[in-house]
Amino acid sequence: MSGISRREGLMIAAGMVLTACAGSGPSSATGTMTGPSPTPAPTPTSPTSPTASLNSAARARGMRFGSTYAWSTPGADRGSFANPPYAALLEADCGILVPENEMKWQFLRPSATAFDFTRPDAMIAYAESKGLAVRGHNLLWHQPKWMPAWAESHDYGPNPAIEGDRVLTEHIRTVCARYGAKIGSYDVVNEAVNPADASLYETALSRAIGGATATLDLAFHTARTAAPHAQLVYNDYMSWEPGNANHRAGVLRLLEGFRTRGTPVDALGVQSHLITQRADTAASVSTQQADWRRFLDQVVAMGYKLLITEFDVRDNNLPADIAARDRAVADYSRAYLDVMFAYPQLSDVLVWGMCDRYSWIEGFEPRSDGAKRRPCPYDSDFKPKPMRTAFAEAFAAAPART
Ligand code: 9MR
Repeated sequence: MSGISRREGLMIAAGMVLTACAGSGPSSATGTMTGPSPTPAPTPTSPTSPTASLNSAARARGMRFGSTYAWSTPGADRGSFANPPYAALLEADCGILVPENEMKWQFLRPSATAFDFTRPDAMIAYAESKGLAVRGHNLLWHQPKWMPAWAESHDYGPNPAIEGDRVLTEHIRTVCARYGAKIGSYDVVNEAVNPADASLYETALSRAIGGATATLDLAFHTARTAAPHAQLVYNDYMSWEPGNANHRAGVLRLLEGFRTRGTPVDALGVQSHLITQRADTAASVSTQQADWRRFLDQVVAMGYKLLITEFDVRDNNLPADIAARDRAVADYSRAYLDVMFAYPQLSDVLVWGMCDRYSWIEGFEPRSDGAKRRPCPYDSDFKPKPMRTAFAEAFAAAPART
């Protein structure tokens, strides 16, 4: 696909919109399809053709493909549904979307007593209008630095356990009641394990409630009652690269505890923010695969489903040359996806952004050589990259799940 103009890329994307809308939408989508009709019959394509939707390639194996997206004013240069070239990518390739930030406490709960649903309402209405499913991210990001300032300094009063319980359960009930069946899967708790020592974080809220374990259990029990239809997910970024042993151990311990206590958790969200390794350790990818399988085997043995919730790749230790970098990132992605897709417990696969232009990684950790990061399936001009082909081929090679 190299060498095509941005306009050509968008025309391909527009063609994919037709394919995606005509026959490959998610069967579990909650919204009604609107928009122009009748839609022409799609031209048959092979799952790895650049014009075949990634979601249709996923659907052919009983899986779904999706992405994060953002809110913005119309036409703003953001990874938003209101930005036409970005929306074209979403509509071409996705069957499921997840708001990147707009459902976090910091964004929708400006104070202990106020909620502001303006942005997620608009985002979910968009997804519904396109027949796309939605995940909710998240109902509790259990770290002091990601809780809103008001929650960390809140006066939990003379009966902190009661007030903490009220603050948390009101939040979860309010969000779940607002969206009902429109959201079929929630990251109920995000990133509760401290990778430094595998312990659970504590926040002002969890200290008020009586500790992290009680707080996480309360979150899941409340979500189960408030959204009985929904898949309830514990979501974290323990990854397959070396250096994650503590984090994985802490997550396994947490998942075991949920089972022991009967906490209603359905799945582990494997964020999948991958980081390419130094060239001299490239041969160790097969070691990483083996270590990673050992971790996943323990997770599924406890009865958990798996999701890839936030896939992207930090292209560290790679040459600035774009073709070489994209190739290495695609190969690394494929090696990872092949391990993940072999698990029949995995069906939803979401990337943390469709194109490099809006990825959080550039701002979080720019490359030391100043070359722009290339973490996503499409580049900053909305053109498909080898990573997109890696996804298509990995779906085509995946065992079908029913
Ligand atoms: O991509 C998100 C970025 O725009 C926000 O500034 C940041 C803090 O809210 O969160 C980023 O998304 C994170 C996600 O919510 C949880 N897993 C790690 C993601 C990347 O940091």
